[in-house]
Amino acid sequence: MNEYATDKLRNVVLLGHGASGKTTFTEALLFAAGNTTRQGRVEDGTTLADYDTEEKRRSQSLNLSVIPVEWKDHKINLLDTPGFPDFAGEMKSTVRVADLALIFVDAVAGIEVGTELAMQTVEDAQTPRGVVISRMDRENANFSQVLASLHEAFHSNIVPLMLPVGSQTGFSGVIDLVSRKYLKGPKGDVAEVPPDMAGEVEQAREKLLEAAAEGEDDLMEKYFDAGTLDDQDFIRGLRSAIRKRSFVPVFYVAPASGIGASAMLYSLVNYAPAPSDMPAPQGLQGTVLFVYKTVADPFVGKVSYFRVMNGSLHGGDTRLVVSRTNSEERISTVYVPRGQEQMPIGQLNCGDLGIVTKLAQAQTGDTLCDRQHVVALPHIEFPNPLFAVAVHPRSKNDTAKLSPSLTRICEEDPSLHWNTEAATSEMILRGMGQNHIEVAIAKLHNKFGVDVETTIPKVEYHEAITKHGQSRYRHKKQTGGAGQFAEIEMAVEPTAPGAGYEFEWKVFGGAISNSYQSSIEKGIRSVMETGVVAGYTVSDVKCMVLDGKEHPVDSKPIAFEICSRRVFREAFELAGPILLEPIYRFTIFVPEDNAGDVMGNLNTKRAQIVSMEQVGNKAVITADAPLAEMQRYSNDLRSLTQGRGIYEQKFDRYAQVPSHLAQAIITKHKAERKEEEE
Ligand SMILES: Nc1nc2c(ncn2[C@@H]2O[C@H](COP(=O)(O)OP(=O)(O)OP(=O)(O)O)[C@@H](O)[C@H]2O)c(=O)[nH]1
Ligand SMILES: [Mg+2]
Repeated sequence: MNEYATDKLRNVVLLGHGASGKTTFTEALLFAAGNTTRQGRVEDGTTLADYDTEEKRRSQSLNLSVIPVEWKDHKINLLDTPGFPDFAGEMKSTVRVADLALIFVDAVAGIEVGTELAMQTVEDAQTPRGVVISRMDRENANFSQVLASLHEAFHSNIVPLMLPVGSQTGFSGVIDLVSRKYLKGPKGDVAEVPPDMAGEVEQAREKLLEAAAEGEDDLMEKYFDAGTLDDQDFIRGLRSAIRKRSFVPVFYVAPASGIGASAMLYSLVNYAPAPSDMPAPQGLQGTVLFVYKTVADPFVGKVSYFRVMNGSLHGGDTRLVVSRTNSEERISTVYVPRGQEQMPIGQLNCGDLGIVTKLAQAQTGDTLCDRQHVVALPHIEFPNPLFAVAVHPRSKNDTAKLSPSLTRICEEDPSLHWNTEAATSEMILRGMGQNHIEVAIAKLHNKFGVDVETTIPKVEYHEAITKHGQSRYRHKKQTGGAGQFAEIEMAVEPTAPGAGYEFEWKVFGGAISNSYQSSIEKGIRSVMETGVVAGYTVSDVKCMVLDGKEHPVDSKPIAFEICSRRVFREAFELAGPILLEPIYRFTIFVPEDNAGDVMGNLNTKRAQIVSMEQVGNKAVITADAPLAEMQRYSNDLRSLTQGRGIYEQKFDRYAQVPSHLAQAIITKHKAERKEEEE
């Protein structure tokens, strides 16, 4: 792999709905550029980009792949992202290092959920963008219909840079509107423009000239004076206009057959912004790297993917500082990635993409820079994962490796989180959806040899009481040697919600010595932890020790602790015990048309609608609902809105479980306890 100057680089991220042909497109460009001798196929598992075991098995991308394409002294770094919405994290981070986003739209399906998600991401990041109408050779492909829907979806000017020749199985090439060249067939041989298309070409070219003239002020004047632009100005104008996002260029390809691929090489080199065209972030000096991806490789260790944001990076013994931790990293060998391959390189120039291995501190989103010029670029905002499972190791061996392996897969994918839930002692893994979790579990197996089972996480119920309860108990043991004696009268009462635990010593006349107070409290606390009626933590209870008895010889701390446990249980059972459950506040964003269905579904989940507002063409529904009913809500919302709905959740409060449901939970707990005892 050669070294490239900044103006010879193009960083292009491929985004769009699943199966729109992005990965196949990388193969088509590699082949068209002569970088490979055979075009790989996703179905055969022979693409450079989908190299992962699980990607091959599912014939879909799951991770970002960097595919550099070398063509005519230029290097086009294609960044191939997965289209499935669960993997949107990859898309968000990759957009940060691209200077052009190509949004792939299937010529048959048109705009889909993944297309909308990609558009939103590109809008948020304000990345220059274009649309690729893909899989043009399919039966029922209808590019003019797709074009019309694009006009509606983007609130911007949509202007094709090329014209397709033929359609569906007759799709045979594209006409480059700037050069008026017809690039025919998979090889892109230059051919005569079909005579019947000449008028259409001039018309489309005129529209494109206008778009180019808007790129720069002096071009606008030239265009008005002369009524046209020469090719050099035309290209310069298009490039500026794309960079400024003043219009959305449209391209046509059939990645599988390679038709349109060579025209794309021309277009990307000529019109895509180079890193040197883009405004540099303020205040960068010396070498600055931005880490946009981390891979945990079981053999090589940590692999960090970065873009050179300023200066250049040499191999050898470069020292850079991670600005977040202020710690130094040593960089010995610099590599260029191509799918799974890592190719060593002497120097990477500003704007280029590379990888280094075995960094100690650097994580995704970190900035590395010279010690003299410490700077931190904005961190990447990842989507918040809400789909949770409890993971259970299958064997002893799995138990030992589980927590470090989970840490590594979460480091690799910041839209995955894991933690051990203190209250339930379960290890919880959170992701964007069912598929995301399944892929993560497969990764644990494939990469780290760890096997787990998953279950729906336990809900952390609490036990509480509703009224005054009182009991008296005598603990007495006389077996052989020293006996045990303690007697306590205790009352319990509910406290205000959230108050937790209160204790009051109301013993008069020294019926029990003050010194036993701590043992009695210890007894209460141990029962509060393990629960009385259903095995859940007790909360919001006030305990009062009213009276009791002690024996000069047999009374001792342990006797009072045991007695306290028993009397607390009895008083609690007499105080109208109930279960409390966590209620979360959900904020749900859905297309207006789905609002009715979404609210109807919430009603089946014991939810209370707090409010419903209209924001743009979205409905924002706020509702309070028990977590127990909402653990698989991402599945529900996805099917109710065809994947267009998103939501956030936040713990709000504990509230009483309706008694018939509470009874079922208590019965289940008793049965489980009985099973354990047997
Ligand atoms: N008919 C037709 N099929 C194509 C074309 N290009 C790709 N395909 C097929 O479409 C399917 C999806 O292609 P991919 O390249 O994996 O699509 P992708 O956009 O990378 O999909 P994700 O990785 O899931 O986001 C594969 O079966 C391809 O063989 C094309 O030009 N025409
Ligand atoms: Mg793909």
